[in-house]
Amino acid sequence: MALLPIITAPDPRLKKVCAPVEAVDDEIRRLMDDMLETMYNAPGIGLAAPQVGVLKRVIVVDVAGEDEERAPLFMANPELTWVSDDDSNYEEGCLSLPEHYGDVVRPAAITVRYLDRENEIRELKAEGLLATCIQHEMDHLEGILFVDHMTALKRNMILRKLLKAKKADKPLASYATA
Ligand code: GNR
Ligand code: NI
Repeated sequence: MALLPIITAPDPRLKKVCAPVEAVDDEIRRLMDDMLETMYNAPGIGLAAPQVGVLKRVIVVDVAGEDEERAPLFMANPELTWVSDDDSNYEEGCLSLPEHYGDVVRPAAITVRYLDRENEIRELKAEGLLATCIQHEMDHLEGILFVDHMTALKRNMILRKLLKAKKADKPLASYATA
């Protein structure tokens, strides 16, 4: 297993629509395992492949609390097959938008169909933080960040700050090739 560098905004790779995986084979399983280790290390409750520069439809999630047993979920090609009529409002964060938070409204409950780590088709009904997190990760696969659900004013404020932070501690040479 390996820790992978997490990409922060603004970065064109976070804006891409990711490609489906053909099957969950050894290569995708290794990616899933490395993503999970990277997520636990961050720490975070979810991670999408584009956040580590891989433009494939793969996410990992674990919303278990600190003193609970780990409950990792590995998903390839996730699709929502049902969403609830009622919404929930949650203050979200994102490892690609470090130190910024904002309220996002999403369906409160979902059913998601996906390929698991063994390449089996599964369906999972989720609510609460798990439903929020899965939808946040699925957004990443469409090139959507939580700030894209906020007003342009709030979004641009956050993105400007992140760009400034990047410019401050990255040499211009690496910047031009990023
Ligand atoms: O660690 C994370 N916490 C979080 C909190 C509220 C809603 C969504 C999330 S996901 C985030 C990790 C991340 O950036 N995943 O893409
Ligand atoms: Ni995120």
